[in-house]
Amino acid sequence: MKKIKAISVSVLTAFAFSYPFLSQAEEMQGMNMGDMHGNKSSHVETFPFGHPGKSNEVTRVIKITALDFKYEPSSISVKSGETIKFIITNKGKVDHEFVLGTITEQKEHDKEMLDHPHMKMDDPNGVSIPKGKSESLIWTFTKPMTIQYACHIPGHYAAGMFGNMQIK
Ligand SMILES: [Cu+2]
Repeated sequence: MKKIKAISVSVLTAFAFSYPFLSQAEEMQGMNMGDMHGNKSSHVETFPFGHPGKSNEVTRVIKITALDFKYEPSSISVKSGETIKFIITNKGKVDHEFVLGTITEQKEHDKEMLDHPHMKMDDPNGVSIPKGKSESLIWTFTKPMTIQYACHIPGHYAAGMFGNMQIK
């Protein structure tokens, strides 16, 4: 009897010790998830130059080829008010991205990616294009200015993988 009691106490103790760690780990995981979701839902999907567009509002399709390490064409001109469907085909030997942003944003984004090379891109203003695949991005442009489309896989932007986009 005495022995059984001793065992059950030690089991309880072990449980009591392990439980807080478990719950803390879970809490931390939950926090990260919450952060990520919070970021996404509170993500202002409006950018200085526009916002994601709807497929039924597309006014023009622009086809772009992603190569190692450049885009063709290397510059594009669009008009404020247009909703463009970009279809990007990756004909390179490695994966690429197509991210829209002001020149300042692109430089900041690139620095972030260099600091966190495994960060997955889930921004509304860009798409990842695995090698050999095509992806599309629909965007409504709202303000005349010059922006860039760029790839932020570490090293690609520095290698010159960006193009200038003039919004007229
Ligand atoms: Cu790239």
